[in-house]
Amino acid sequence: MTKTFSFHRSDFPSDFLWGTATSSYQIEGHKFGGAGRTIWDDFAETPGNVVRNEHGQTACDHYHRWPEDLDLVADGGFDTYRFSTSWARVMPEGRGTPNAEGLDYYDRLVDGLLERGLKPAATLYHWEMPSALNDLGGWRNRDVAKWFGDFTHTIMSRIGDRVWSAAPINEPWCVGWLSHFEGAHAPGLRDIRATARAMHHVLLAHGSALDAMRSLGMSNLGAVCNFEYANPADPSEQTAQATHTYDAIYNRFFLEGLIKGTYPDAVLEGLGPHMPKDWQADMAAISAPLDWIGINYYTRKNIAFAPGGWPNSTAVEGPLDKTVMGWEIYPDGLGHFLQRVHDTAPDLPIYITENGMAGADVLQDGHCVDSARIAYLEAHIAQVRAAIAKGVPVKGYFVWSLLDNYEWAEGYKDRFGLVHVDFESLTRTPKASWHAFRTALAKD
Ligand code: IFM
Repeated sequence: MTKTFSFHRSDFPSDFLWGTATSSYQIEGHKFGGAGRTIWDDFAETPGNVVRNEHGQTACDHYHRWPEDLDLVADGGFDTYRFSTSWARVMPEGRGTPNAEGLDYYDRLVDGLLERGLKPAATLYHWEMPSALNDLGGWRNRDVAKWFGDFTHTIMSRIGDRVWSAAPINEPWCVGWLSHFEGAHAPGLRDIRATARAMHHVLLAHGSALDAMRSLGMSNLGAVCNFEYANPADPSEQTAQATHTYDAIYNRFFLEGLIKGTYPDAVLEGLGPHMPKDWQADMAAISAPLDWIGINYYTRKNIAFAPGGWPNSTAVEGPLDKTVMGWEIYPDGLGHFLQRVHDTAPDLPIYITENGMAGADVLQDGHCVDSARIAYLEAHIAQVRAAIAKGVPVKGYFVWSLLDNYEWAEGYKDRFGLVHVDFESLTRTPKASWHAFRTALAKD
């Protein structure tokens, strides 16, 4: 099995950026530094939501070990590092007095990146809504757009002068649909009215954060959406319709809202009656100009018709090789979305802001040979190269993730890192995939 990549940095345009990505709650250790309680603390403490009831209280203790972790990014040959800021670390109650320790922490992190020659790529929200705001309705409450704008202003007043890029929300589909319709992520609701409101308000919050950052004079601002290729599981007309609806909810609602200022009819068919009053008046703020768009891509879903209510779709098992999470490996899907996003937003540079796979990676004699990850990344990076050759303006690629970390409802069992983390000793050990990047990205 291969232990190296067949590509080299020199096969890509000279300004193409290579990065790794992480998020605050998944690595920092939420109990440190005076952070407030979040919906993920609540969700994890509720039995049945998370494998082994695991939570992010210690996680990778990146809060204290960030210098070692940033060394790993720099020594791996990467150019940039995508991190997120925890709202409740900066503002424990979500509003009001900021937590000085939290602001100081992100200040140190950004300086630490710059000292190592790494470009800081910030995401403002990666899922840990302060519990105090969730008590007020969280993403269901229209005021969330203002609260989020204020948080944005507070944190970016501190670090916005030094970050290289910023995006307000990571994966609005997860914030809206997965967390309010499927109940699989915090706050764990299964409620169509809550879903309609959360899906719209998360985009409105994106708009107010963008506005706050522009008012601070910041540039290089984007949006990060996740996409999943929707494949019909059988040739029936009903399944074709179910696949169309699934695709509209997952892949079109947020992208078209952000770029065109419209929502697809196939989504409004179900969510229309539950949307907040006069939502159409918000579409101009939601579709304010962006500087780039980020694609997070992992897998495809095989969709079949499901009887019962809208959206009448369900995911069924497909035939392709799978990761340990049961996610089918389908690199062509990345090529598909690179072209689709380019067709939707022809003027915007594109970054792959997340791509990677989970393995049950084990350390043996101090080594972790994650050949399956190297093969997965190689196949997806080949799609990026092919898209660039076709004229799609892809400007960078971030691997998910730097470290093994808290994989939300799956706890710590599924490992996405280029670097192995022993969750007892917190020792970091670079895997074969990290070494493969180090070789491929070497500047000679
Ligand atoms: O770990 C997550 C991350 O938080 C968001 N994107 C997908 C990753 C893998 O599931």
